[in-house]
Amino acid sequence: MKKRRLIGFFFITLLVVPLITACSSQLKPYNSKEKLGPQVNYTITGIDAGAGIMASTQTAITKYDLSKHNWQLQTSSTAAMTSTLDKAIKDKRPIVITGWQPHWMFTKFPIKFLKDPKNVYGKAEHINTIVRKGLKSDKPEAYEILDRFHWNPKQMSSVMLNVNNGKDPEKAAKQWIKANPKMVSEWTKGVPKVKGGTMKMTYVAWDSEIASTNVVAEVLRQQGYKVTIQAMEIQPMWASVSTKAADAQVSAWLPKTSGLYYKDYKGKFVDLGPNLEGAKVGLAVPKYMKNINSIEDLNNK
Ligand code: PBE
Repeated sequence: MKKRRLIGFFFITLLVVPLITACSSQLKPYNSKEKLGPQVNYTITGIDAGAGIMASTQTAITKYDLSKHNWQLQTSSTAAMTSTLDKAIKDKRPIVITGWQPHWMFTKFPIKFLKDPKNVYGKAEHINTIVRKGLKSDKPEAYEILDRFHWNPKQMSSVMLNVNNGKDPEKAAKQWIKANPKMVSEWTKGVPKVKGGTMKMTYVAWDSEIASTNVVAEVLRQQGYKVTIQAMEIQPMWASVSTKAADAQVSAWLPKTSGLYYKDYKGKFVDLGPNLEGAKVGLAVPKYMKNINSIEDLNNK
């Protein structure tokens, strides 16, 4: 009996010890003298599978020959990615993430974009407002406001940050509108109030789109509309406006990030142009990874 136990212990130790060392090897601070790949298990920490940034990152993996060097993209969610990033930064550990702006990750954490010499992600992006066909004649007031709606990354970030700090998105939107009457009047000045009209907006529950959709919905409510907003996956969102099941969405990251959907549904929606300029998408790492500055460094350093 005793002997058996001892043997059992022996095997358990055999199993557990390498497990502990395997885990702890990934818990070490970043070491610029060692190759990066093994330090992060050749993993890029990503977000939800449907996001355009995930498709672009797959393209980057091909174009930069990253898969040949074992690199892979891990699917998770924005919340899981930013929490993993938070923990890594606290311990100064290496990490490579899918990053974009506007987003509070760039205000909250010391991170930097990696250079993209092959231009996979594009230099800059804009976010467009997309409405259904026929909206202009059916609901000219809503159309006019949606057409005028525009703001800048700083303004979007301030709403996002409040929501990230725990504020209810609708309340955060109302608060922003109250604090920015000048901006809001640029969108609504001279537009007649309506009585009893309804509006349906769809969006993907990314922080940026939670912010913009809630602000626009609230402005339309103050105009007199009964507005519903519904969160869904990216493909059904594009389908909803294209089939007229929804009236509008303000979530089209272009030209690259949502480019595939834009092409797929082209001709079935009305593009009202950018509501925000100066957005950016790419791969990012903590600033303390000083020698990693380009996507090409993932293979070479
Ligand atoms: N994002 C934020 C989205 C759009 C909004 C960059 C994560 C994406 O499709 O990748």
